[in-house]
Amino acid sequence: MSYPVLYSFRRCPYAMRARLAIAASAQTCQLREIVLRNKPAAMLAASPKGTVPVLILPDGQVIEQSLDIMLWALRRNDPQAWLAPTGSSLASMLTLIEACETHFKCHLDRYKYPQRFDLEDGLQHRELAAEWLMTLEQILSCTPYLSGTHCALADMAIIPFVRQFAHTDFAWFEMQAWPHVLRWLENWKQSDLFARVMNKYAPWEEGQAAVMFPPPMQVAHRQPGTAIP
Ligand SMILES: N[C@@H](CCC(=O)N[C@@H](CS)C(=O)NCC(=O)O)C(=O)O
Repeated sequence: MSYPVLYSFRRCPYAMRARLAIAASAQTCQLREIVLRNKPAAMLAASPKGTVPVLILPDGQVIEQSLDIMLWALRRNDPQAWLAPTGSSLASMLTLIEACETHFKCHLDRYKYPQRFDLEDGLQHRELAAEWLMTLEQILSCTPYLSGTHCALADMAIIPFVRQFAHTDFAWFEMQAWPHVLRWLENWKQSDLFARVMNKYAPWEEGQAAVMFPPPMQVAHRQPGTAIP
């Protein structure tokens, strides 16, 4: 039996959200961890644009956008109803995700890597990103998750980017007036699902034995309170 192949990079927020949906929907894949500066030829042959994640299905179809991988997985199996939120709709979730990918991500990149954009520092972009995070704070002050009473697509498509923003300067982040964002982020970081998608893998090499993903529960198990770097 052949399985889809997922090219992934552990710390990439796009790859992270693809792995979250694949794990939540219990779709078994062969995971190929990559190093961004040394992308495998097999990955580039399938997806010349050269970003991760990339999912290659057994029939040869290539899915090369993280959100499309999430939707592919959840449309096959959605046991936690990520596509059917209680307080919103799929269309509204996609609108919020779009704002994260364009507006928030733009400021996140300039805050985290100002030198890449010829900026002296990224503080102005931290402020602009923080304004958008305050809109999430308002939502999360009314409902436990971004789209209602249970965790859904919008939460899992957005939260890896918020984690990256938070960990750029966590001491600053946790001092800000967004207790609900903090609670939402911390709960996710303590979740079994997060632990399952953050296992470390050696970079894939042509010809090696397949590494199956998601890992069995006990492999990803960790002591409560243990931080995942
Ligand atoms: N729109 C793409 C963006 C993916 C993306 O930009 N991934 C980054 C890593 S976080 C990447 O692969 N960059 C290529 C590189 O740095 O060479 C998606 O949603 O999958």
